[in-house]
Amino acid sequence: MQKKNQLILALDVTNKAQALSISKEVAYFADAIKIGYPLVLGTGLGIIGQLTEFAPIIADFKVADIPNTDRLICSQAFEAGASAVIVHGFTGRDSLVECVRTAREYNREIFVVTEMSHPGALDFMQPVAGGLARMAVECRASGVVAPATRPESVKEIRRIVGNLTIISPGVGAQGGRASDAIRAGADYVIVGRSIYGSKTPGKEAEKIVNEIEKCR
Ligand code: 3DU
Repeated sequence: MQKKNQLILALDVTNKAQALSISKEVAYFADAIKIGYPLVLGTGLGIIGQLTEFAPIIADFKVADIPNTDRLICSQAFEAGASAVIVHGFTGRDSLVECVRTAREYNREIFVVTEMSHPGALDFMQPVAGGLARMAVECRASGVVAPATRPESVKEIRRIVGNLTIISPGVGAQGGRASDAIRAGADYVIVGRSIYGSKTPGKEAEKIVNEIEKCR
């Protein structure tokens, strides 16, 4: 993934034709497209290969299992063409090590979830986010996922992860602002509904890119 516009499109639609047309419209503005269960369960894993025509694909499978199962899941995503896989860290070091090892085999990347962006993240995740971020560094993940809804948390996670990549969801529909997340230290913001739910997804993406440009 090449850092250009610092925008990642979260493509949580479930229909193939819609996924392709939105990708075509937004590709110029997005450095990557993040897909997850909604799109893959709706259309099949082959959608990853089809979308690589537009941008590098991040598979947000929030992998959270024993090391062997994690390895099988990550391999499937990489075989399908994903450039990166998002995994959970709370399952522990051995699971994360196996994900990173698998990514290395394919010369691809792993991003580790730290604190999530929704209100429920305060119940369990926020207190352990620092530990998850430290483990991501120690296990040599490529980067972490940190909440645009809480720029102060992004700042703290940046302090812990040094020069690892931070990708940050929660902009728009969840209330966060792209400029706040970038100023707090995020490398990329992840935006879903405010782009794919718009009648003019390309224009929405352009607006966010312009906002980010202003705070560089
Ligand atoms: O709220 P949006 O529609 O902009 O989508 C955000 C995307 O990022 C969506 O795919 C969601 O599953 C993902 N995500 C979070 O929202 C929060 C996290 O902590 C991690 C991933």
